[in-house]
Amino acid sequence: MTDTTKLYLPPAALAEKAHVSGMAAYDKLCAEAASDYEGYWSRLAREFVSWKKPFTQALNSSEAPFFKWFEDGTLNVSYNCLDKQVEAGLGDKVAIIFEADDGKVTRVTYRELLAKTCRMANVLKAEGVKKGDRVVIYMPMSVEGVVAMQACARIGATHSVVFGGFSAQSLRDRIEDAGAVMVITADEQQRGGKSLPLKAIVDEALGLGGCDSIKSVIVYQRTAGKINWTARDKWMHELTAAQAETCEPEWVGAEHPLFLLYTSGSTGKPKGVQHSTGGYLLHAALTTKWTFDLKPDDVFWCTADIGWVTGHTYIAYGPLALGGTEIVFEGVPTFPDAGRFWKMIQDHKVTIFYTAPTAIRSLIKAAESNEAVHPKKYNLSSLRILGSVGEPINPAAWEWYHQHVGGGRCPIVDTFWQTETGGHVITPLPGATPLVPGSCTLPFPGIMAAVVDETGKDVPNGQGGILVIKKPWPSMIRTIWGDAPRFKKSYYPEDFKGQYYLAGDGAIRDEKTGYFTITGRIDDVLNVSGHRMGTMEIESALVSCTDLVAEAAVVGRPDDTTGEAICAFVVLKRPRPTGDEAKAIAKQLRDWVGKEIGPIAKPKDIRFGDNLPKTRSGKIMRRLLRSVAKGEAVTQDTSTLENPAILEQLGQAY
Ligand code: 6R9
Repeated sequence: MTDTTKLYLPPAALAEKAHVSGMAAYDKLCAEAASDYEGYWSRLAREFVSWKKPFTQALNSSEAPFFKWFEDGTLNVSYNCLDKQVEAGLGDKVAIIFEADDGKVTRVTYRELLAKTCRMANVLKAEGVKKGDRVVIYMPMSVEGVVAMQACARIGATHSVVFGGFSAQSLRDRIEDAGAVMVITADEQQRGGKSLPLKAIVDEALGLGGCDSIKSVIVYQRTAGKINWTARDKWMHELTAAQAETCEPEWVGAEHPLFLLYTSGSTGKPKGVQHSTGGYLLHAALTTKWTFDLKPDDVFWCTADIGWVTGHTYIAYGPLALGGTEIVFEGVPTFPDAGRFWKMIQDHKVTIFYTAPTAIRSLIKAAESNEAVHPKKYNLSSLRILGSVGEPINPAAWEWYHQHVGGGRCPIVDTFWQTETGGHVITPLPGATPLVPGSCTLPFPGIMAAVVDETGKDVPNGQGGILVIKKPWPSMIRTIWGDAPRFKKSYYPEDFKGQYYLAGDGAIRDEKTGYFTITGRIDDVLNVSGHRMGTMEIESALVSCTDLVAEAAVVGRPDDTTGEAICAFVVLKRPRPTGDEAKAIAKQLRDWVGKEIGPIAKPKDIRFGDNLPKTRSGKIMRRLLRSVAKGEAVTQDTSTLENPAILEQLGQAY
């Protein structure tokens, strides 16, 4: 339960000038949405989005839960992010301040970003990419990565960005599922002073088979490191140089799929979350403006990667749709040292800083052991608003962030949302909401979030339950690519009579304030360093190592830095190893999972047993495994356990 006695009020000067100023303004917006839901969203959709053809109807629920918003309107996202700003006289304004891993800084104006996007859009067309085709983007953090996304949007191609840390196998699976016609990649990426392969992984992925839909691979030259070259590969700089820097946007319907983004669910196979054009853009722009209070002079920095949804909404689209200036950072928070973030805030006079609790926790550790990288050694006085995303932020980390990074004066917006929600759904507004460390506070105006029981009935405040959203909203997931039944089953299950969007998280509302605190996933999804991982996905990867592994079960356990850590229980096809042999096999299995999914999925703990604890009916006792993983005394009833002796074996982690 959150401690509501400790309220942090918005600083008066900030509140006074904020886009949403004071709780009365917040309440007024909520009341407007409550009394005329569609009217509220229509008003904002007209205000925040430039339409080629205006929509006449806000919401179409005739095929619920496949909701449609602003369906008969047409628009173009890239027009809204780029041309619109240039036409408004912001052509010379810096859109992106790019800082490379090695510290080199490049500034790109709106006019330049538009020209780059048009050139790239012309390249896509020249390569035969058509409206509705899927393009996989496997790129480092770069201006070119954002340009690739904007260029797809410009011609109506649907992008699917795959995080650069995913393995060849994961990349292959996504290419195949999306039926992509092109991959846009780079020769290598530069992180923490090291060059890491990208193109080589694309080659490997395409070599695994199932990717016959791919016609070309476009390669951005980042490091000029040595790579293999095949007939289907083309250099981005050669192709763009040959193209014009203007390109008429493709006006698409509001429901046209802007992008797919694969994310983990309860079952083994990642799902392609499909987003719309109109509703998504509206919420990207609206939340950037209200949650971050973005103003023309702000320097906004979201540290996420474009491979995750946060990098889509709050790097590639939201800030640009408002004509903001933003940082795009290639490197890692700990290179050349753990003061990198603070130095960049100081150098670029960042005013709004948005990062993940995992990063904060690891930088706290670093600052506590090395004064030189403590934020107090830097001038962070430009900051006015801080944000947190991806996982619950523990109150101690919140307090440190508030005091040492924000100098005690910057509100922290703890934004709860998901790949599926498209943008913030529960979050404080910095000039309005009194803050409570550890709570994401209240729904964004117009989002009908609630806490219910298993039957869909509201639970009273103070009692935990299941987080739902009672009404469809413009930026919600439209479907799972190629699997509409799975969409329905995952998000609109029959238990809730198909009425409410099921987030997959548990939540509790404070008795007095009604503030929400997220209590964590209620399905088999782990959150490791803010990255979503399905336990089943990791189990499948382990058991696919058929030479070694007979059986595996994966659970999460709390971790001070990464939030949750992955703990794998493994039964081998050979006698249970101990000592150095166990260590060596554990390393082999971690590398295997790294290859199957990506390094982020490597289990932290691996525990070997002669078998797994099962009930007599053969069910793996996951609750018990969670206790073992935590190092807790097992208090559960173990009488139904087939072989109680193995609990002792599993006590040892490698
Ligand atoms: C944006 C993003 C979504 C899951 C979500 C929840 C967790 C995200 C949170 C949070 C507590 C917050 N989550 N933000 N939990 N407080 N402020 O992270 O999307 O990668 O799809 O993850 O992350 O468990 O269900 P995604």
